[in-house]
Amino acid sequence: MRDPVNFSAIHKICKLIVLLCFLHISVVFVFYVKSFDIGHAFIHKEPTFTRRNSTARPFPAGTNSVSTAEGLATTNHERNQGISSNKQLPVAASQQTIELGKCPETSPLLVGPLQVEFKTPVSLEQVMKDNVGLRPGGRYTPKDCVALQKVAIIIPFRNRDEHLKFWLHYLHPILQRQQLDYGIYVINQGGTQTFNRAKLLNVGYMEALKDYDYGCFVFSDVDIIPMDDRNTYKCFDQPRHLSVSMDKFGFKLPYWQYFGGVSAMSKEQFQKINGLPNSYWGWGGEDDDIYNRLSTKGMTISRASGTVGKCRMIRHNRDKKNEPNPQRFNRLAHTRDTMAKDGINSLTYTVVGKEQRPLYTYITVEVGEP
Ligand SMILES: [Mn+2]
Repeated sequence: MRDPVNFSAIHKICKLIVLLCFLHISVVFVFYVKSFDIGHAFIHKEPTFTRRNSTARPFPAGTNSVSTAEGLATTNHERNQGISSNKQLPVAASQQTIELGKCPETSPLLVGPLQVEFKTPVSLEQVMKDNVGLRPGGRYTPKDCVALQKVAIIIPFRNRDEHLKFWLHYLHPILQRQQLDYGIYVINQGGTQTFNRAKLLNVGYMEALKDYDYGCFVFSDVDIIPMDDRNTYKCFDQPRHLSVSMDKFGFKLPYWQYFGGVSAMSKEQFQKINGLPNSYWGWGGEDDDIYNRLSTKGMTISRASGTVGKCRMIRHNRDKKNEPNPQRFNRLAHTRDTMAKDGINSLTYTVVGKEQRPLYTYITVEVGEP
């Protein structure tokens, strides 16, 4: 006899539970949709900060190996910005005359992998036409923002005009896309004595500092071209090795401690190791000596990934007066003892000529003989 009463009570409770469940699902759904909208708004606003070059940096500071996706996202986004961006333009223009913002940590101009070949000849006239924004001496400063680093690129040189043309043709546009405040220094060893790469690099460091307050020095062989502009020619917390995976070595590092080809050091890092050795005449060993100096001072090598760090070397025969140095193994065993007195503090040289050519500063120097 009690059964019908009980059933209707259970029925009511069930109805209530179903109602509560529905309410819960509705609330959860509303919040889900809301959070989705906020997420999108965030993604859309982010590149606008980059574009305006405000001092706020939307991207975390770090290596450039992750940069292309971000860079491309920015440029794609700029195209989609349309009306709102146009509205802001006069404001940005008036701000620029007063004070430029800092360039973003990752340049939005980067394009990623590049085609590099040495079959088509290059003329300096064409390179000049392609790079009208340069100042004499191969100097460049970004127009839209204040570069994060002032970089001197030092190239040790002798009788490699053909290679230099390719280098200038490929590197100038890359360095501009990397938004660097840079200058190119070609250090030509005068005379016919044995070549001394590291000493020429020391000379480049000294001479570049006479021109400008550079804080970063890239030491590059004349015949190495990067194949990806995300491999930024700038300085990092640790000395940077830039020619990470060269075609010559099957796009691999020849050994982990390898610091030859193209490398970068800040002024502080360079001073900490007393610059580079002056005593390596002929081919080989000086790059390993530099590595020994760095590791003696507790530093490690920083590098981009194997993909971003790909580069090509122009094939060539061994130069005269740059034969393998037979002393190199013996010297390398004593870097720790010699580095304090062989370096920037013991450097002597004579500048024979210094010319500000349109695409680079050309310094001819006497560095003596072994
Ligand atoms: Mn070479």
